[in-house]
Amino acid sequence: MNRIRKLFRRWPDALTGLLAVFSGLALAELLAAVLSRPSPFLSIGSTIIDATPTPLKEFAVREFGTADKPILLTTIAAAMVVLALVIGLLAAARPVIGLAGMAVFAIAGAVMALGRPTATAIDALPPVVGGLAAAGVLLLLRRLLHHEPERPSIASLSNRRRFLIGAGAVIVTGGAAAAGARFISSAGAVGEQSRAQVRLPAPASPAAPLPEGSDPIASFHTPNSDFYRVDTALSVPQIDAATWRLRVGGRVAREREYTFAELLARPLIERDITLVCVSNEVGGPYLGTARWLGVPLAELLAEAGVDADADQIVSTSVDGMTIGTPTRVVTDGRDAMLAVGMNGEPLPLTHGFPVRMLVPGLYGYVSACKWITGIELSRFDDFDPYWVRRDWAKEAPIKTSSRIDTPKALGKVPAGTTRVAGVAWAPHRGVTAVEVRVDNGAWQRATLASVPSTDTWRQWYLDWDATPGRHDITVRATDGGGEPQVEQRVTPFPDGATGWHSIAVRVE
Ligand SMILES: Nc1nc2c(c(=O)[nH]1)N[C@H]1C(S)=C(S)[C@@H](COP(=O)(O)O)O[C@H]1N2
Ligand SMILES: [Mo]
Repeated sequence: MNRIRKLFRRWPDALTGLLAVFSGLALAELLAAVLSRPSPFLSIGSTIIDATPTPLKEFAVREFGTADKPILLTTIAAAMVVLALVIGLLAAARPVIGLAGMAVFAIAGAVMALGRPTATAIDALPPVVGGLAAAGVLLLLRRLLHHEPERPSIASLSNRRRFLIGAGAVIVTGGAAAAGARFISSAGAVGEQSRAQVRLPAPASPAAPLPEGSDPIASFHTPNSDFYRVDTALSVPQIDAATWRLRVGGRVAREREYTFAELLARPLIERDITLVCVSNEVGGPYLGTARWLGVPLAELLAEAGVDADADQIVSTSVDGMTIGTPTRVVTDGRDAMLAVGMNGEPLPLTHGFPVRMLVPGLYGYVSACKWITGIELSRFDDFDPYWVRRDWAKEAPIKTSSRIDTPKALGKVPAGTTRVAGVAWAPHRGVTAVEVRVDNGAWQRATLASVPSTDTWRQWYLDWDATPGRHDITVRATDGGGEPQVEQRVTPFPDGATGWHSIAVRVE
């Protein structure tokens, strides 16, 4: 008890460590913003994301969904606070430990910043300058706190007073630096400004109007604001479409480069396509359908002249993502595209502005590169892209799946006729049947909604005469090749989940 009380009485020492780290980090952020380089703090987060073992990443996506990023950043901040407080305490006995601590922060920050796929040498500068500032602040505050005046005089301020004034000054200066960093980096947020100026042309090949009866249970298209988002980017890449370039190279006859205006000037296609994330669990939310506008990818590949042995298309993004797609799939006649529009608007920043790739029928991690800047024709034997290096499958067509959206799992249902409904998907193969089973009864055919093509999800419903009691409802789909949805439950890793979606309800 006594020891804890003693420890608490040493809060000013702990505070020296915290304020040193805070002011050093704020200065590093400010410098990075001035240099238009990535935030050193976010680089720590990105390093952790890239280094996180796949099972843990799976867990985070499953448990936290899109809150996984704020949770990660909060955890990093909390860990830094604890470390800083401990360093402050240790520095009271041995100031050299304090300096060593700040050096470790600076070096770790520089190493992580330099380790980012888009790093340049200058990225080491903000953490190093921040570390020096942190060491300086630590020494200064320690001096104020423990300075023994040579001639004590009644006019001099007590050490405690002087320390508090110094600490206040550090907080104000550091806060101003942090605010400045925020201001500069948001003023540099060219993406939104650039997006506001884009005028999308009309498609040369428009999507047909949705067929009658395609949306009996819910809106067919997912609004952009509701569309799931999955990526490793801690800050959304800010791209000016006016200076953006797409390079096509690697195993091609002619390297090509395209501007955004050049892409928009080409004949564009508009298609309804369902995009699915491989991390989607049975019954999960990570899929959506949009009306996409884009340039047929096969045409660009034909212009470059793809070598016969280039079996993998590696797309790269401004944030260093790499995604590998089979050349064979992109050139088999399906509507693989470089998308510039989503549901009648330029791509939202979070969904890849200004340009992203889309290949109907493939999970996003092997097809849907956002913020794309390069297409490199390669070979599966020669290059493993980002997720493959983390042991996800090299090729991953979307597995046939179906989901019950109503009634809600564990919900209460009034006795009588109840509509059981949801979506089923097997993009590019299409869904040809959906069956529903209540408890261990017979499988009953659900009514299928109409669809514009095989590339989208398909709504379905079945009117069920609900009798009082607890019931399990299960759904399964069949794809266009007559293949039934796989019953066996497997996890999303390494190439997509299987298993029938089943919910329990109480009928009253
Ligand atoms: N640059 C980049 N593109 C990316 C990713 C990413 O992390 N970075 N994630 C991919 C994954 S795993 C999926 S499922 C889709 C998700 O696209 P959305 O966020 O627009 O729904 O984007 C793909 N494209
Ligand atoms: Mo994904």
